[in-house]
This record gives sequence, C-alpha cells and structure tokens, in this order.
Amino acid sequence: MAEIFSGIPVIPYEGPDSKNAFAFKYYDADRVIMGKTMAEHLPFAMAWWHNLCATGVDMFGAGSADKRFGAESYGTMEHAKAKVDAGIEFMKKLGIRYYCFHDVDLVPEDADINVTNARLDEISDYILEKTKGTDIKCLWGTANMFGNPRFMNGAGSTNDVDVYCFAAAQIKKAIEITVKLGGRGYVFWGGREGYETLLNTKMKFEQENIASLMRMARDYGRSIGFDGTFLIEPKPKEPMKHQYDFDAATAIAFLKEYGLDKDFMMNIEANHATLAGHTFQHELRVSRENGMLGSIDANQGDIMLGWDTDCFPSNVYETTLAMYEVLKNGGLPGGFNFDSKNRRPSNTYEDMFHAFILGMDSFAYGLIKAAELIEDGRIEAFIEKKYASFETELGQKIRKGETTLEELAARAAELKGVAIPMSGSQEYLEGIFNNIMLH
Ligand code: XUL
Ligand code: CO
Repeated sequence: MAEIFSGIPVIPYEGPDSKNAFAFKYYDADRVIMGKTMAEHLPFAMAWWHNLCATGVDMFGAGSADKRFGAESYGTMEHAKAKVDAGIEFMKKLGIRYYCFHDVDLVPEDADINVTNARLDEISDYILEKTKGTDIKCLWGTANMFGNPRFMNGAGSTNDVDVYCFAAAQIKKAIEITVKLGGRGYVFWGGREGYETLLNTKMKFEQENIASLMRMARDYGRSIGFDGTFLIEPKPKEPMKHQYDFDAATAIAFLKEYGLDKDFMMNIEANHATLAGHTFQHELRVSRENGMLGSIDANQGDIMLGWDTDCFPSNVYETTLAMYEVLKNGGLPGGFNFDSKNRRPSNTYEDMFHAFILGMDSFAYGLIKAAELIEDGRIEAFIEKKYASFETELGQKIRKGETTLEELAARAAELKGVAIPMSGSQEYLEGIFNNIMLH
C-alpha cells in the first residue's frame, strides 16, 4: 500500500542535543526508569477523532487541514478505510501502540442505526486485518452520544425514552467493538449529560437514569467477556452549561451512590481539570486516593482562554506533577490518550508528527523528573515531618478514631496557650522542585 506520510521517517530517539525536527529528545522507549521501560510507563494512545477526523473546522470557518488521506471524498467507507491506513502508519512511525475511538469516528453515521452498525462490523474487521502482526491495539472505545441532534437533551439524561434506547444501542455496539479490538477500557464522557437551566430539568431523575444506563453497560460488557475498566471522564461544562460529572470528586460520589464504584474508574483529562477550577494534579490525586485513577486524557488548556482548547501538552511542570501521581499510583490500568489537537493554522502532515513528538517528549521528561523528585526525597521527607505530630500516642488515637472531644479538649486545656504548627515552607519546596526541573 502507498505510504501516506511519505518523507516522514520512523521517529528515532536522538537525545536533548538533537536538532532533528523528526526525533525524540526525551522519549527513549527502552530507557529504564524505576524498574520499567519508558514504553511500559507511558502507554500512549492516538485519539482517532482529533488526529484522523478533525480538519480544524470551527464556528468561524471551514477546515484548514486535508484529512482525506488519499480517499476521493469525506464521509465514505473508502475514507473510513483510508483513516485506518493513515492511523496505523502514523502510530508505527511514532512507536505508539494504542488508539481510542468514538463509534462515529470510525465510520460515517447513517440515518439508520442498522446501517451504521454494519459499517462498524466492516471497519473493525479491517482494523484487525491491518494491525495483525503488530502490537497495536485499542486503549478504549466510547459511543458519541452528543453529536447527533437526538441527544440535544442528553443521552442517559434525556427526557425521551426512544432517545434513551438509541443511547443504549450505541453503547451496546461500542462495547462490542471495543472488546473485538482488544480494548482495555470503555469510557463514558457525559457530553450532554447535564442541563442548561433547572427551570426545565428533573436533576435527580436524570442522574438515576444515567446510573441505570451505566449499570446495564457494565452488566452487558461483563456478559460478553469485557474484563477491562469502565471509566468516567469528568468535565464541568461545555457543551452543557452544567454537566453532572463536574470533577473527579463529584463523579466518584456518583459512582458510590449508585453502587458502580467497583467497576468504574476515572479518566482524567488535564484541560477538563482546569475548566473545573482544579489543577491536573488535583484531579489525579483525588482519583488516586480513592483507588480510582484509571487513565489519562493527555492535553493542556490555555490560561488565556476559558474553554476546552485541547492543546498538546508542553508544560513540563504539569506533566512532572502528573507523572508523580502516576508513579505513586503504581502506573495506570489504562494509558495516556492524546485528546489533543493541532492548532488550526498547523495544518500539515508534518504538524501532526510535531504535535505528538511534543506531547510524548513532555510526558517522558515529566516521567524522568517525577522519578528524580521521588528519589531525591527532600519533598517527601518534608511532608512526613509536617505531619509528624500524628505519630505521637494522641495523634495515633485521632487517626484510629479512638478518642473523644472531651479527651482532646482536656489536652488543649493543659496546653493553655495557642499551638502554632510548623511552617508550610512552600517557597523552600518550590525551590527544590525548580532545582530538580532545571538540573
Ligand atoms: C471532550 C472529550 C471527549 C472524550 C471522549 O471534551 O474529552 O473527546 O474524551 O468522548
Ligand atoms: Co477527553
């Protein structure tokens, strides 16, 4: 088959001094860090929608990138297959082993769901044929339950039983295709699961219906042999004004309320965290400390803009703190999906590669520095010291829930004066962090 990205080689690792635009400066797949290779630490994935489908269309203008990949026109099965060919060549050249998809990223959606489903069968056969003999697999799949106008009032949260049936049908098919393609996860991103105004909304009712849909998805998935992780991808707003999966804490409380916390984990996206007014690290920490850090949608926002810009990650301070959480989590059952897109004026094939080299190098650098942060030990030693008073007998009684307000009040009475805790020393710690980052 003809090469699509002709002139672009397999991307080698050349190290930080290389000036080659088509080489990794930090991502060295075989380099061992804390007992695992970089490739093992960083199961990167390509998002079908951004990389193979999106042309840069925005509300002000038409697409600027040509993503036909040699097909005659968009919206045909010929084009769907050309995207498979392009995607596999792209992943091979970058050494990426995973991809993520929405059902309608893979094939053009027909007005009749039976036709769409037949196309999904055909394209998944084609993907399997084309990836045979490679180690390329699906990381996770999902159903697009936000694009079609029928989902204008939500999918699981819709007011209309027939629309709810379409959501169920799409989930059923998307889980089947995910299993067929060897997926490790199945994602629910509540694209329109929320509301514009409470003047027309039964909030609890809608949340109960979303939970029922997830429960049915879990039961069906398990019944057809899916033993991977179901994931919720929290996001506070956009497209709806308010979305029910606002952030990790909200999504985790929802899963616990409806008895889904044993089968579901979080898929944390950096730009969704910042939209919720949190740092990426905060969302990862909340998920990790609840035993629910499942996967990552790797991107970053733009601090000057208030929407989901899905920029490729370049901020190595942020990727380092993210990788610190991942290392502390013992890795991820999922991976790192670049839910990131080229800027609209970056419209060439070369730009697609530069974007992934940037993202992969940023996470590789983050991994290197997070390991150094842990091995250095100064910050962790400081945290231990900060909480050391809880190692005393009384501190331990508090930790174990074995004391009373009366006993604690008696101790305060003995102390008489005001107890001042030790300094938080933030600037000292930021200096250590800088020292590690810049050395
Ligand atoms: C939207 C978003 C989605 C999910 C999958 O903000 O992140 O692409 O990752 O539906
Ligand atoms: Co995402």
